[in-house]
Amino acid sequence: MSRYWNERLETMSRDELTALQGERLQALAARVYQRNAWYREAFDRHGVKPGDIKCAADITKLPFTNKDSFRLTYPLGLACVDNRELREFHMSSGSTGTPVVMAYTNSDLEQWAECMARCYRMAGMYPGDSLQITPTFGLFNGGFGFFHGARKAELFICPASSGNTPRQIKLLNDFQIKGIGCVVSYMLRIMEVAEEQNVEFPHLKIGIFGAETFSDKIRHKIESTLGIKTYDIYGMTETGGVGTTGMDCEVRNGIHVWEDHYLVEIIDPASGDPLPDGQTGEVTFTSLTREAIPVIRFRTGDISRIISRERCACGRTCLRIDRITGRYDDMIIIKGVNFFPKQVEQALMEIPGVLPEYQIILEEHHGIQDVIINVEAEAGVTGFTVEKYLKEKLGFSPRGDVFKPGELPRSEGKAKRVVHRIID
Ligand code: DLL
Repeated sequence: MSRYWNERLETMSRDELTALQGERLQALAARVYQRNAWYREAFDRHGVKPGDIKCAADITKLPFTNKDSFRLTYPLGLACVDNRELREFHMSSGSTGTPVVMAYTNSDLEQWAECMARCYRMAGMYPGDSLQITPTFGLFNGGFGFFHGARKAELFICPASSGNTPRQIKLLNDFQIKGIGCVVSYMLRIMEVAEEQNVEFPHLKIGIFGAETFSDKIRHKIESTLGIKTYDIYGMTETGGVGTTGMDCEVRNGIHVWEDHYLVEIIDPASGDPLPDGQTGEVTFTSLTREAIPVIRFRTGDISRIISRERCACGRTCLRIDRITGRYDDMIIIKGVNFFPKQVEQALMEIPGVLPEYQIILEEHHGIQDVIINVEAEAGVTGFTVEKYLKEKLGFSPRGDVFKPGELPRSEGKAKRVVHRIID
């Protein structure tokens, strides 16, 4: 059976792809302008008319959207269809107040399933293969996204949802599950409980992980411990959920973005100017085919770069972006040094005996900021070792507090790696 889900669209030439994006962008600009007052006003303020958009490169003429565009129009103010055409919605709460809502028409659910089905096939999941879905089924897009795609890909679905880790472990073995979809931190939790129970997963071959950044070291640890191959799946509420914006293939040279559905730009986060391929900046998506709530130049806050627009060794032609290194709003600046949680993770995992659970505590005491790294480690690793290593690697001196395995809080969804604490 083919290793592509949709060979024609996954392998079309760059010229064809660009032409298709141009047509779709033109139609999209006309549609949002005609059907949505918020978009119309945004276009007018920006001095652009749908007729100005003639090809894919004209994307830069359009205004940006961001999380605030969703929040200001909560709940359905960005919708471009009649509410009676809506069939489902998902929502992410984020850290600040009003949630972001993404609603779907039948055609949007179909589009989501198509993107996810491509990801499954790219990971080596074929009809009849069993899949355990561990992200929550609910407002979070994770559970249902894995589900809709798995239905289309004709997988045998175990809709476990999150939590009840001992049961997850039992299901994995009772049903001889081949693939698992997971928020990365929760996979670590499952592995930990399995180790306590002395259980292995002889049937598991494929892990599809995402929703948060994970370092190569953690990836390697999961793969070598379980003897599986992992895939980094990317997506977000605003683009339509997990898998819509792509996944990495077995070649591991970046995330393939489904470019027939999404036009990706990397921009300078300060000026908003598009950056040349190869340069790191903010990932921005335009959803070309979504009906209910399409996004135009949505500023994700995620950090990456375009690796290549050439055909990949896997045969796919859609461009590749680097795995996400962090979010601009996660950047920590302490005493003039900038760093991201993923860099801390990468450094910690290089210290022998250090385990994957950690937290970065940002403590403020009378206006003075301190960083404390809480990390679990095997006996013998001291706070001093952690401090010394992080100083060498990251150029600042956090306090290192070492905990015994199991002492730090665990998560069944996205892990809270950074904690802010104010001490009077
Ligand atoms: O996290 C969708 C998802 C669910 C992806 C399950 C993969 C697996 P949101 O809750 O809206 O949606 O959060 C989206 O999470 O902007 C990134 O900052 C981060 N994120 C998602 N996937 C990855 C990834 C889901 N593979 C936000 N690597 C995004 C790094 C990721 N960060």
